[in-house]
Amino acid sequence: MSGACNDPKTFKSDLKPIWCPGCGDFGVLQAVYRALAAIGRPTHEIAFISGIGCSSRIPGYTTVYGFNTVHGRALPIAQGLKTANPDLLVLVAGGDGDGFSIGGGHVPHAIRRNHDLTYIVMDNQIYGLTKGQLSPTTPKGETTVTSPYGSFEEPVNPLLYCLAYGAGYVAQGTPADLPGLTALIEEGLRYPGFAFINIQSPCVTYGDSEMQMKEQRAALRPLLAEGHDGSDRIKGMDLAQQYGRTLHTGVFYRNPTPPPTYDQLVRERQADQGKDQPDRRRALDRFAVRH
Ligand SMILES: Cc1ncc(C[n+]2csc(CCOP(=O)(O)OP(=O)(O)O)c2C)c(N)n1
Ligand code: SF4
Ligand SMILES: [Mg+2]
Repeated sequence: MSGACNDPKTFKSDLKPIWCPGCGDFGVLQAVYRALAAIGRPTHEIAFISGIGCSSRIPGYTTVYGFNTVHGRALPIAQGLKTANPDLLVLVAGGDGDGFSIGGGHVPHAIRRNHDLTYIVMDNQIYGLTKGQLSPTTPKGETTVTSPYGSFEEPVNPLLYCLAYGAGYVAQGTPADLPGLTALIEEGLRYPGFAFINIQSPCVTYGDSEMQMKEQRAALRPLLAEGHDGSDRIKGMDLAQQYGRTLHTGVFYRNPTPPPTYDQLVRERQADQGKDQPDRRRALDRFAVRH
């Protein structure tokens, strides 16, 4: 590794992104570089885990440890990694399909365990990589290659989903507001516990024309400007109900008194048990073959 840890360029790999020109994920990548630089930890202390999808290519474009895993399985792998090495800063990424259809069953468990992970979902309301099928966040009535007559299905609300399961930090951003998105990712990384950031990242090839960068810029409704400070979970849930109708950005909820994380509890239990345990080498002696 070379370069200062507070320089965004330090986190940029030599791999050139193969996203379509104009894809929102380029902006998300810039926000990740800047947020990691603001945190200032060296690359070997950071791991970036993703699932499968256009968005899930993101770790490869950074210089931190990366694993582009299996569709819908970023969170289980990230939890295993964090448990094995709690000192790592672990960032998790994926798409709306990755996180809320095939991987949707993992989200509540990662939240209730309260691993100290930051999960960013590039929500473009479509399956981008596989060429434009309906995703769990596609709005009702939307025409896609798998809903030629308009979708009949109610979309999943990722914000309410994570708030309902008790995530301690829930926010929404967009690359249409890069400084705002950078601040949210940085804050998520600093939050001691499970942090979720839904990112309205436009798919320029298959996405809805109303959710492109220019349209988003015109529709932005920052939560702070609405007087929402993020400490009230119920008010956050109330605002989150407008997902898909109003483009709120900012923090819906930040637990003012974060409970202990899974990793902290594991360390406490290990320290507690270690007190009365025989020396590990002597414990292994019990299994040694004696002649
Ligand atoms: C087990 C499995 N099922 C299906 C696929 C095919 N597949 C790859 S990516 C993807 C959806 C991608 O959509 P999303 O997660 O929203 O990411 P995006 O490409 O939009 O960023 C699908 C269905 C796969 N790779 N593995
Ligand atoms: S298909 Fe959509 S999500 Fe995938 S790279 Fe192209 S613009 Fe981005
Ligand atoms: Mg998608």
